[in-house]
Amino acid sequence: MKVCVTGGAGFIGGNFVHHMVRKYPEYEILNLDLLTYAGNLETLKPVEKEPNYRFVRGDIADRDFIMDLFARERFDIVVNFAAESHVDRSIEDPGVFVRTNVLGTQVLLDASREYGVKRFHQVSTDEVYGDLPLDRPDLFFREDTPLHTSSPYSSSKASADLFVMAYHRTFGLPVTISRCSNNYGPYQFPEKLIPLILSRALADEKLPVYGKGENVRDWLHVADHCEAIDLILHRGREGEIYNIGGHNERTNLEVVKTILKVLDKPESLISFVTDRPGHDLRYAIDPAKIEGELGWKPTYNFDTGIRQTVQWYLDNRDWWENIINGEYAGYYEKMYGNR
Ligand code: NAD
Ligand code: TDX
Repeated sequence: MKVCVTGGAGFIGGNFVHHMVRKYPEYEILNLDLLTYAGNLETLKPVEKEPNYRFVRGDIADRDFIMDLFARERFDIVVNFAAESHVDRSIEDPGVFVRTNVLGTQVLLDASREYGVKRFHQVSTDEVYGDLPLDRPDLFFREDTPLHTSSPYSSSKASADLFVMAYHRTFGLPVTISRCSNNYGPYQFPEKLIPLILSRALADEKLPVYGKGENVRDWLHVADHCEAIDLILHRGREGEIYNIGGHNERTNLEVVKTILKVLDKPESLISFVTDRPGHDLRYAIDPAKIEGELGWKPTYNFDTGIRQTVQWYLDNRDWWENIINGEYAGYYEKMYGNR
């Protein structure tokens, strides 16, 4: 089995490459990544010498490059993680989100069609469903919840999903889509809430919480996400969408306070800042389909997962300090300076 993992130098794609390289020594895993600001080959160090792993640098939106690569490699499976993934950046500069997330996905779909890929899996997000009200804890996202996006990021991901389903219906391409809730765990880029709070709390810096911190996210450990995608690739039904989430809803303030408690840092570091425009109120996944059809169950709950994650960031300071001290250094001032 030859598997192309796009975006494998990012957070979730990197964890997925680790998972696949170790679990399936008989598969060939090719990691295709452009190495944008979010891509980091340090993440692949633990597997880079494995005989079933290769890295190729390239852009999923570069049609000529992708067609050449697919003609040469004849992949059986494509798993598309490559994306611009940060909502705040999509508010600053939506254009690149359309190029990578929509056009890039469509180029991969064309190449998959042309060169007989047996399964195209699109890694999507619960953000395509928009948000749920804070005062209706009985409501959850199901696979048939209408698409209702809020940000340029989620709009680009929803557009990509529509193209994936259109290629299935119109051309018979064997596709699956997964829509996962917020991930956390090792190797997450420090622009996202949990690693941002962790890295700043360790330096006794102010912790920016948007609005009142009452927005709710449904947190899933990245290892549980990777296992779910593995199951969908091997046992999921073509043309189907699977929601992935483990019922671990927390307000942002609860998340920040939990991290401070684990690190033994004071809550006085918390600083409430101007809210994100269009900020989604609550995400919550109903995972009944993947649990019932594929027997998936998460192995972490938030309390065990966050402790493991904090420990990972403490044990792997080089990984994130290199990022914070590098090109990323001006990002915080630019995004948070006037809030
Ligand atoms: P990330 O930003 O950490 O990584 C994205 C990777 O894609 C990087 O390695 C980057 O270099 C690469 N990339 C970007 N543009 C590219 C291009 N044009 N060609 C090739 N490679 C390119 O993202 P992540 O958090 O790991 O998210 C991975 C996927 O999972 C995304 O599709 C995202 O929408 C989805 N997702 C993320 C979450 C989450 O909580 N992080 C939740 C649900 C779904
Ligand atoms: O500094 C911050 N302060 C803050 O209060 C940051 C960066 C975030 N927040 C809030 C905004 C959100 O309510 O924390 C919550 C989580 O924010 P992010 O980490 O930016 O994630 P989110 O916007 O929820 O989107 C994430 O989950 C779905 C991923 O980034 C997406 O790629 C994924 O699709």
